[in-house]
Amino acid sequence: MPSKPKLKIAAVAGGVGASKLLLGLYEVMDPGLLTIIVNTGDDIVLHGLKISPDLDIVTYTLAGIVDAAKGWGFRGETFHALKHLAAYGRPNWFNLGDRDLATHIHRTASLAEGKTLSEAADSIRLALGVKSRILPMSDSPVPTIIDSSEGPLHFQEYLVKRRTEAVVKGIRFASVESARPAPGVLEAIRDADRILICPSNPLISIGPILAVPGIREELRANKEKVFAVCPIVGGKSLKGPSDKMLAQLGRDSSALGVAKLYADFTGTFVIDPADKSQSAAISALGMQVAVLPTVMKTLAHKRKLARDLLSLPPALPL
Ligand code: FO1
Repeated sequence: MPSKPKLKIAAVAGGVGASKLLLGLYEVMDPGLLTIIVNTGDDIVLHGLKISPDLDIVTYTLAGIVDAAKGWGFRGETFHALKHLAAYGRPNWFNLGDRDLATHIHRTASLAEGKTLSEAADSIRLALGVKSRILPMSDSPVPTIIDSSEGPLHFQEYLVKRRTEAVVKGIRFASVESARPAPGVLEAIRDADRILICPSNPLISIGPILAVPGIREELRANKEKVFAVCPIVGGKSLKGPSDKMLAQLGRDSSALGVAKLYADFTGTFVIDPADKSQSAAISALGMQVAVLPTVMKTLAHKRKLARDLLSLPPALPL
């Protein structure tokens, strides 16, 4: 077995796409040296419960209890409570499983008891045995609103209820101006040997994190240490609707299109061999380009990409 690198890593993450790389990292490095900064723009209140899908997806994945086929929720989950909620006339378009509901009840109760979202997230990951720190981007709510052909939709309504059928006209992060990075977020970026931007949707997973005042600026100040893994390969999203959303917003749904969104704070942009022909155009944006296989179908692929990323040299001063 190769020895585990002793690098301190800060990872900036959405949900399902990011978790593939995070699982690889968790296995090939000392997980105690990994801090994950997670999007909470997807958070929603349903049935009076505070639901934080991306925090839970990352936590359940690293705890080894996620439903790997779906990428969210518990493996072997049941949905008895949801059926009964529907019988009372409550909406059941968002599939909250019985075990998952315990997480949402605990988080909601913790907030009602005066704890912060960060404290609730920490207690959940500790209870589930996750050794890496998992930080929400902010302790205050910053819901992602999709301005669409059907009017404004909460991101989960757009994604799950409307199955991405509404045409995207704009994206907003409500109340983001007054949000602050959660405790430890800026320090984790500053103190890391490397900062990894996970292969998540640049608009609605990484975008909300970058929009929290202070986070993008901190990344810019540490640009040489920032490695961004492109979530678009061969013009298609690795996961979710990134390609469709980029196209509907009149942006280029390609590796180069994502590189343009990240150029101000990224030292090394990581693309798949399928997009090698875009290397020169991406370099011209002022980033180094690394070409690595980024499609992670198996655990071996996840571990390999994680190891490859940890062994890349940091960018030269840019
Ligand atoms: N995604 C779906 O496509 N359908 C669902 O019913 C659904 C329920 C759900 C419940 C808890 C949870 O933590 C995640 C859930 N997700 C569901 C995933 C989630 O909507 C998104 O994948 C993320 O918000 C995007 O990262």
